[in-house]
Amino acid sequence: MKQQTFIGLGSNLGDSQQILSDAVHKLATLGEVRVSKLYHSAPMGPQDQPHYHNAVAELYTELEPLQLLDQLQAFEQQSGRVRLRHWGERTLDLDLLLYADQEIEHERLVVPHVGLMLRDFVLMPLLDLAPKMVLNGQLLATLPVVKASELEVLADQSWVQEPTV
Ligand code: PH2
Ligand code: MG
Ligand code: MG
Repeated sequence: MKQQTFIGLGSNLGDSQQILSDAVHKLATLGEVRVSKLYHSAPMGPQDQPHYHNAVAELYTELEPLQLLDQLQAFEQQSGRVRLRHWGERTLDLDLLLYADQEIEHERLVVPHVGLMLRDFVLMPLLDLAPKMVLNGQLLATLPVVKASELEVLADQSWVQEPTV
């Protein structure tokens, strides 16, 4: 059965919009995809790194959670992923945020993603796709971090470019 999943996309090295576009095309090989707007966000973690491009994709897929994780990690590697330090700059980051309504605590995978409720660069694009989403009894749209967000919108949902490969 197809499951509704949400995947966080981030990049702050290379041509980030193209890298995220290519990632969306790869996700589309796994099932039906919808994308959020494209955002520009100040780095969380080390401050001496470039701003990030961030977005969220909704994916309906038959893959099981760990199979999906394997695919996401393969896509990260195919993008020539460079990851220099913890919370530091990277070519492509694909985080499995939500998998249906499952709660998963596995050595390789925690769902919902630990940072989900805390980070505006995850919440704002997620709310583009699911404005009424409730997690832990909390309407995400009313979280203080959402209200206070000053994320820059770079483009509406039409930001996905033709694939380079
Ligand atoms: N990802 C990180 C570390 N810091 N900062 C922003 N703004 N956006 C990210 O996606 C991000 C980050 C490591 O995954
Ligand atoms: Mg991340
Ligand atoms: Mg990650």
